[in-house]
Amino acid sequence: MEKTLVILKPDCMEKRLCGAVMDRFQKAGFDIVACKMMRLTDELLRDHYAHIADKPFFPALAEFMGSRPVIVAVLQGQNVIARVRELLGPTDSTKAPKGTIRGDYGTDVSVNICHASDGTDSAAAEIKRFFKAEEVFA
Ligand code: IDP
Ligand code: MG
Repeated sequence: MEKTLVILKPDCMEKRLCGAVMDRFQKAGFDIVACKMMRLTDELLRDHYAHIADKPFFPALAEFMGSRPVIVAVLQGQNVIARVRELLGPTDSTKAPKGTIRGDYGTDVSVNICHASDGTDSAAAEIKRFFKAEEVFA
C-alpha cells in the first residue's frame, strides 16, 4: 500500500483547519498511519526544501515554516501520493481551483496550508526524515 508524507503548515495550524484538512484526506479513503506535532528546525527545513534552498524566497519560507509547531503525518492508501496532490491543488493558492484544499483555504504561493510528497522517492525519503520506523503504523 502506498504512503505519503503531509505537513499541516503554520497557516493551517493558526487558522484551526487541521480537522477540515484531515477530514478531506480521510473522506477520500486514506488512513493516518503516523502523526506528530513538532517545530521544524532550520536544519530539517534545509533538508526538506533542498530542491529550493537556493531560491531567493527560501529564507522567508523557512521563517514561515518554523514560525509555530506543525502537524506531520503519514497517509496510506491506493495511489495516495498523486491523489493527495490533487486534493491540495497547485502550489499557488491564488491559482488553485475552489474545491481543492489550497483553493479553499490557502493564501498565496508560499502560505498554502499543506505540504505533500510529490513522488515515490520523495515520499520514502520524507517519511524517513520525519519518522522512526516504529512510529509508522503501516
Ligand atoms: P509544492 O509544495 O506544491 O510541492 P514546491 O515547488 O515543492 O511546491 O515548493 C515547496 C514550497 O515552497 C511551496 O509549498 C511553497 O510553500 C514554497 N514556494 C514554492 N514556490 C514559491 C515561490 O515562488 N515563492 C514563495 N514560496 C514558494
Ligand atoms: Mg514539493
